[in-house]
Amino acid sequence: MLQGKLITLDEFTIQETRKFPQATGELSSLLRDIALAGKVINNKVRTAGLSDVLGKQGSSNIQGEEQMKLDVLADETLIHVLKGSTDCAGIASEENDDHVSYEDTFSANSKYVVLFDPLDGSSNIDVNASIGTIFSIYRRVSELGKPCTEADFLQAGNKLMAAGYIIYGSSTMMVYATKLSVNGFTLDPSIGEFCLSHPNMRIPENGKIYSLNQGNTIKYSEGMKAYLNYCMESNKEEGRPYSHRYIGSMVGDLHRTLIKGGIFIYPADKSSPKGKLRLQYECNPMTFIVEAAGGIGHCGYERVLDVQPTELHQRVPIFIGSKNMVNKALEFVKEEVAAG
Ligand code: P6P
Repeated sequence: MLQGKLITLDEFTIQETRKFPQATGELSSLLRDIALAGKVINNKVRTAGLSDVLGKQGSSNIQGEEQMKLDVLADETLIHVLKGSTDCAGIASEENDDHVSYEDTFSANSKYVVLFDPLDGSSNIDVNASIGTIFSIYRRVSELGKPCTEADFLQAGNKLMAAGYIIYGSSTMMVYATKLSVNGFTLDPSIGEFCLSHPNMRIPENGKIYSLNQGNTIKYSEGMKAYLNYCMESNKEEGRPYSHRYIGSMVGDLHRTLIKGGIFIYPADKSSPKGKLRLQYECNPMTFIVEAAGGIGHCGYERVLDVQPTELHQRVPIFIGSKNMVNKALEFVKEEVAAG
């Protein structure tokens, strides 16, 4: 509620389009389609305990991860809604081996493609912790009128047109970024609309929360272990000690980081030498959002958004969050990264 007036996502995206006379409104329309898919998934998540959608699907994805029933439902929902969109040429999903090119005329002439992690953090579904949908929107590089190609989905994050997430938490929110700003919308169930609740989101330059899976410490590099010790020391001079928070759902951990400040790390370690999180489905979109809000996303050896993808499901290490905290963490790992 801003100045007593509800601004829905539809109204907001239309207002944003009007700021650019040359804008066609296709990107705004695509964002509204994604929001629609989010509402459908939200409904399934919110009533999961009452219908037979909890638990495992009995299959694994290309990542070798056991799929939850809701993973598959969310994936199918997004594929179906975006196939019906007039502004999406095709999709790539963390849950699917290859990209999907929509063959109808409308889609083939659309200028955008969408990548998504349909339900990130799905291992938390059965314990009712926050989970989320993460999406990325790129302008296609392949020829309009023809099916989209893999090259459309292997673009670096610095080519993103927009990225966002829908978090199914204590409330359901959609947060998305364009190069200009980051805005958050809270779903009002009474009218079924996402309404502007967090305009022009900015991440604090500092924070007091570090977020990583401390159970992996034994597998960390010496630099990472040194940084973890730095976080755990009590040092009043620097306004510490830090607190440790870890949900095990990137959307939940990063939404908190965006709001409160802090740092989220999933580094390379002995069992995940390239990191665990997926560049195209998790790291690029979340970094695009955090950097649009004034933060940093880094792999330790390169800015996340500058990494040139070579395969759809590649993984990278990630240090992401408040600018000063990420830069401090990178000081501890840059020598070993330089050593390669
Ligand atoms: P771990 C969820 O499976 C996910 O992809 C991210 O959402 C989350 O941050 C991470 O993996 C959790 O991984 O190894 O700590 O369980």
